[in-house]
Amino acid sequence: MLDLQRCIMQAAMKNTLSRPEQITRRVRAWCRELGFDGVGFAHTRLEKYEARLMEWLDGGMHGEMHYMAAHGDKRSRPAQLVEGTVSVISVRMNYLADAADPWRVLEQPCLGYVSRYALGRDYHKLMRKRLQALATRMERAFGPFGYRAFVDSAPVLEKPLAEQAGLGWIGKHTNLINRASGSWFFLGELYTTLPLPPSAPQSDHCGRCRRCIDICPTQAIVAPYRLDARRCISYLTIELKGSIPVELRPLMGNRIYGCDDCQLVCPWNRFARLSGESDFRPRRGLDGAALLELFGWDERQFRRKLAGSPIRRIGHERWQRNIAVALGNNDYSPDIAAALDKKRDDPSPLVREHVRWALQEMERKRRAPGAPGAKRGD
Ligand code: B12
Ligand code: SF4
Repeated sequence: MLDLQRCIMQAAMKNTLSRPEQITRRVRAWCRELGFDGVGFAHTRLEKYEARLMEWLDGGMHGEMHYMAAHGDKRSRPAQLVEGTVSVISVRMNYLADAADPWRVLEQPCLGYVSRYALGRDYHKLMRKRLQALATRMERAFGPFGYRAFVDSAPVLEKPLAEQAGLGWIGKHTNLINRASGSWFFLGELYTTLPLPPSAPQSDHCGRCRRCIDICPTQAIVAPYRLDARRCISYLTIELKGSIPVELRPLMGNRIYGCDDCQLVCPWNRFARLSGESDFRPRRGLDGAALLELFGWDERQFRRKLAGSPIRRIGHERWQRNIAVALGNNDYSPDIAAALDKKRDDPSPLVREHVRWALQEMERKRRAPGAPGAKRGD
């Protein structure tokens, strides 16, 4: 009898607790406990963004990122990626860490600039594990439901979903900005079969500002809200597998992995908060390491020193390609010329070609130290 009563009580509790507003309230509390800095709820209608995605792809702006054009409509139609999805729980996590001043690193051509998001441990696994922990808590409290967790790992339109979920607005530089925290954060999602009430989206607060468009070293933001990835230094140093277009190399300065200029100038990042995650703290002095030291790492050292870092993904060959370009953007220096010369006959054609370009740059600047371009090219 007692058991029956308890059963009835539990069922009644589950019923009340499972009301959508109550689910969202508890999910918010769990997300805070799990270390997310924001959470919101989105429906899955992304028609407006789908049309823009298609325009971007038709313009070839994704370059060699063929995965952006694959998967049919799955990227813009969540239910086609995971059957039965009706709501998306969108989360964000700050990654800005206490690190060397980025402008000072950018001003010193002999140092390598690594984008803020890649200074510490890779975020993918960390965030996915926490999304899984959230789903487990939800299942325990509300009973079984369908879900899948994503962090930059599948055909998902993360920024549009986060925008719909009220986590911020997509700025003219195309990153998501939150009014209270700026844009230095990662995004992740839980696709769910639970019908949850959508959050209210934030409005656009870029106004007449265009600082990101003007500062971009390669002029990759070809119009407000439109980024031509083929020109973006993030694409050139991380995604592009082959040769970096020669005309863009001098514009890259000392940026060897990703680029942050559009976020560094954004006034909303005055409100950015430091991440509470110790995993995102800079490792191996990557927030201001000397190019020559990084160039000296052989493949084993590269793999060992960058274990757990997102940088490892590009491999030693592209790492050297990027550093060679940055070295070539320095004023003439016998030390740099000597380090490059050692790799003039590198077995990798990709590295060889970029090293030879950098050596030519050194030679040009040695002969005419006062000539245009003899100073740093950024
Ligand atoms: C492909 C990709 C890239 C490419 C292309 C970037 C891009 N803008 O698309 C490259 C390699 C260049 C890149 C660079 C970076 N990336 Co990236 N990238 C992605 C990825 C995998 C897909 C993005 C995408 O869907 N692009 C498609 C195009 C069409 O989207 P879009 O340019 O944003 O255009 C949309 C809007 O701008 C809008 N729109 C378009 N036109 C117009 C016109 C008007 C008038 C309006 C109002 C709107 C509008 O609709 C479009 C369709 O949704 C996502 C992860 C994911 N799965 O979503 C991460 C992601 C966007 N990247 C991220 C990061 C951190 C970066 C870098 C900061 C890394 C770095 N420091 O180097 C840079 C930022 C460069 C920049 N200014 O965008 C984060 C962004 C977090 C945030 N706060 O927004 C994401 C979400 C990864 C994550 N899980 O955290 N990235
Ligand atoms: S720099 Fe200005 S225009 Fe660019 S995203 Fe920030 S507020 Fe918007």
